[in-house]
Amino acid sequence: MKTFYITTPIYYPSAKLHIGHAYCTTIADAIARYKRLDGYEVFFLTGSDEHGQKIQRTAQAQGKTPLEYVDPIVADFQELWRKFHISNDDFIRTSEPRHEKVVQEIFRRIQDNGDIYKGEYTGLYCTPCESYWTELQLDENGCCPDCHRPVEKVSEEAYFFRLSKYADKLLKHIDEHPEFIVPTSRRNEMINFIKQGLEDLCISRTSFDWGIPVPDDPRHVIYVWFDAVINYITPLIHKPDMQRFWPADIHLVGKEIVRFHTIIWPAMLMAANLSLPKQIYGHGWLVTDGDKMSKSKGNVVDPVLLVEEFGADAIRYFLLREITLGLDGNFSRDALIQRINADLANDLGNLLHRTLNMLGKFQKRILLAADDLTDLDKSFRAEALDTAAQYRRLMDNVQLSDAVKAVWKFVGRANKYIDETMPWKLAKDETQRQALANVLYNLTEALRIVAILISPFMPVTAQKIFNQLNVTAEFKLSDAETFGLLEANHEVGKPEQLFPRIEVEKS
Ligand code: ME8
Repeated sequence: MKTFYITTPIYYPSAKLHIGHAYCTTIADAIARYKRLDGYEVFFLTGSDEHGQKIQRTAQAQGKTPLEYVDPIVADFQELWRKFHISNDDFIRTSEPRHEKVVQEIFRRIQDNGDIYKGEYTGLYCTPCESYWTELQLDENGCCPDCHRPVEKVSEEAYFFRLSKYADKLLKHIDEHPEFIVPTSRRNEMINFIKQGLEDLCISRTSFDWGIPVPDDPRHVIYVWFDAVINYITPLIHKPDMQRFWPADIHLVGKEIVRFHTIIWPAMLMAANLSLPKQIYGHGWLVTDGDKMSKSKGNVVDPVLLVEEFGADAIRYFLLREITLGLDGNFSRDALIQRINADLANDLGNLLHRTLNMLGKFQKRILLAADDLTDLDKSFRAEALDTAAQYRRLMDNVQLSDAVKAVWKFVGRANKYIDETMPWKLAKDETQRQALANVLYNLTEALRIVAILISPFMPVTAQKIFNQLNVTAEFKLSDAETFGLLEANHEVGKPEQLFPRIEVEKS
């Protein structure tokens, strides 16, 4: 069986998740669901990144142990993913013993291969970002170039990973595998970064203890990023699943952490004699008025409230349609409501409602065999199949937004087909019975195909459409690539509203 492995980053349980995190997980979920639809056996992993000084400090400030502090936050993550219908196959917590074991094993392996050594580290450390920086990298105020908060000078005995040794090997790999880092802008950025030379990486700390102990030297805990990236193999290693799913097909990550995933992680894998992931996809940020959403800026959108108000499918639709993967995209409530009203309530909702309504009125909800098609009927059928083919091409190329748009173009076409064929007129003319049956059959088939194609984006809506069409089959991509699977005499259900229109108060 074809296999496919996709991951999201594991999120810090340091702040409430916002819609930006849900964006990343929704993309990964849509890809995972698409691959399952196409017959792949999929492994889809997400989780939480729980170690580090920042978590320890926050917990202490609240009079809690780190675990007491993170447990309810991680439970909230899991609840949020459930509400978003995220279909992850496993959820990794870096505080779990299964992960600790693997991290220590990889540490030992790299150490045995001679690429971890003990030395003295003096550096400028940004605690909120868990990152060390060099003088040169600091911003104009001498602060962290990412979050612009002050850095601390830290000096300690530490273990180092011989990252410098892997610069040329990494460049060669990137050169030989153009698909390794996507999009190209990120690829070029990483090539330039490596060409400036890589320094060995400090991978242990003694200044706090909330982390995974270095094997045989437990005064040190392993640097949180070294620990975190290993999550991608924790559930697989030493199991037959390792052969089946590793190397990962896609690590989907935000653009600011591409460096950790395309330089440090691959170098660690090389040092541990493991193969490299096939692709790292750096997606853009969800912004509000051009600014990245973050708690400190106070511009976060709470995904839980949003799901309660609009439902997961509408938000998933908006995120997948509005934002081109790889670029930043704007989130706005007004734009979301506009999409719900225009695309979901109007275009898709009406197509389903009109079709089932006419079937009820004119044919007692029974499909009749199509025969003697007009050119218009034939071209409509051809467009359905063209849409499915185009969708497959786009989805295979991870062009999710274009794939959504292709399906909606066809939904628009189907609504126009109703206006062109005017079934209500055909119904008044006894000699047009067959023509009417053809139009209603084609529309029902079109809806069956649309439901399959949207199932990775809007799983609940797709199922609702199948239920109303009274189709009990499993969702399969190949079924969307065949026109005419519904049999004559099939009885459809009654129309029910898919999406209510949202009334907007005029100010
Ligand atoms: O970086 N729009 O965790 P994290 C889009 N623990 N994506 C956003 C976003 C926004 N406004 N805000 C955050 C970490 N993200 C590490 C990862 S992986 C081994 C360790 C994305 O919780 C961000 O780009 O800070 C990143 O990919 C992800 O959320 C996790 O962020």
